[in-house]
Amino acid sequence: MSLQVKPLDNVGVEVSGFDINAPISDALAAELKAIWLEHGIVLFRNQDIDPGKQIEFSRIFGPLEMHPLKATTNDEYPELFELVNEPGKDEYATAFYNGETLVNKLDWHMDLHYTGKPNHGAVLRAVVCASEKGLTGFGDLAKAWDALDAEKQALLEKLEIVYCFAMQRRNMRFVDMTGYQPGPKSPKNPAQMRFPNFADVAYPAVVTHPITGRKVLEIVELNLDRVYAPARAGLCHDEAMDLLRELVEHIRQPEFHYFHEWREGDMVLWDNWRAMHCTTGTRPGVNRLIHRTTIAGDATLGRVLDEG
Ligand SMILES: O=C(O)CCC(=O)C(=O)O
Ligand SMILES: [Fe+2]
Repeated sequence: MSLQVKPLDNVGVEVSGFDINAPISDALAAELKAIWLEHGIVLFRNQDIDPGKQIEFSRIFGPLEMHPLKATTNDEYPELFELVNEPGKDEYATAFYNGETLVNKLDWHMDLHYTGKPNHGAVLRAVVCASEKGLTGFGDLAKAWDALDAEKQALLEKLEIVYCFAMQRRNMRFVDMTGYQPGPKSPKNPAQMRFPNFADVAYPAVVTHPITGRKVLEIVELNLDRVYAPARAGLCHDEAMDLLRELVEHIRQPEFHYFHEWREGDMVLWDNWRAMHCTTGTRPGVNRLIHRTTIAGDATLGRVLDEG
């Protein structure tokens, strides 16, 4: 059996030509893993998958981990997270964007980035698709790095970038605040959602991928705060802030993005050490259910700053 690998729009690939329910040989598993590491974002369609199968398939890419923040796991399958739009919970994730009320909209991020030890990857499978919107965007930060000129790359090699975990989007410096209003129940602090008080984390502006060795531009919108000690690289604060604004514009360019419009049964696997992702959210009352498995990360990529 030979796999077909077809490019998606701009970044990532769709892989077909195998049956997830047939035994997966070591050779096929190795091929799938190599595709994941080579492309960073992988879509599978038209496979007949249930939670047990998703968990087994996800293990090809590494041991699984439990997400420390997501409360909704499945009793029968503890490795499975249910990302669900649900009355009673949605109010906490509801906000206003240019006059539109949206649930679960999330800016570009990498998962567990605020811990310094992001998970290596994750798999999302659409169980119930939103009737409109509900897209997941993926962005390739290795390609975003490659597209920078040599001078910018040389400067970034000298810098560290600080991320500050915040619940309130309006306390993040680099997300697009145009027309934004928090919802009446937007959490005001981590404790309110029973999250820990995460200390700030500094990442090299360019991270070398622990397995592939590819360089990854470590810039995402969510929680992005500042350049660490910019004077060390000869920058003043104003120059450092301008640089971050420029880099955020850079990663927002559609040439680095693939937005997935879900069909039932679709499964997307990404490399969280390389790809960022975001969600468009849905209108209130829209049903959506995604099953998620998380591939553990054994590499520390960021350093936790003084916890005080
Ligand atoms: O709901 C989605 O589309 C993805 C949510 C997300 O950011 C995640 O699972 O890490
Ligand atoms: Fe995420």
